[in-house]
Amino acid sequence: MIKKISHIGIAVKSIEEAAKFYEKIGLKIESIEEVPTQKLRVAFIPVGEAKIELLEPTSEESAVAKFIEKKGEGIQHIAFDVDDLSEALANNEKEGIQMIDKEPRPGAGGNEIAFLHPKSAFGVLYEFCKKKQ
Ligand code: CMX
Repeated sequence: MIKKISHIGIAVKSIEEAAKFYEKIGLKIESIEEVPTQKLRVAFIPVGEAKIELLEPTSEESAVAKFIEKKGEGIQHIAFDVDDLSEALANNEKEGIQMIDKEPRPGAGGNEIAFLHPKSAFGVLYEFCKKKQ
């Protein structure tokens, strides 16, 4: 059901500041977009089949702003690509996993996303992601 790691979300205070580091190690941003539903600016950096997703909060109420305040910049989530998001979520619920989203919600790139609670996943915030067709 899970196809591969889609991306790794990295919380940063500034995409432009973080981009300088990624350029030094030979990686380049391919796109930047606003995701108002998540109160974020997001930059994607391709790395082979997967991507690094830089997450810059645009509001203090953003989940990423709270993360940076508590833990500092760093890995905020890991995302899996799935073919059928509704089926994956139904399976997770059946397995008794604590879910932040029981229904898909819109994410960056027009994708549909849903999160599991880190308390239920050994301290990791996992995102399930269905790529836009
Ligand atoms: N990874 C691992 N653990 C995390 C975490 C993260 N990203 N964020 C919070 N936690 C832990 C906290 O450390 C805390 O643990 P303790 O109780 O042991 O201290 C626990 O989870 C609860 O944290 P909290 O601070 O009380 O709760 P928050 O209000 O910060 O909410 C979470 C945490 C995960 C529910 C919230 O961030 C959320 O709903 N996230 C989903 C949305 C999101 O992250 N969007 C950004 C990416 C969007 C995109 O990719 O498009």
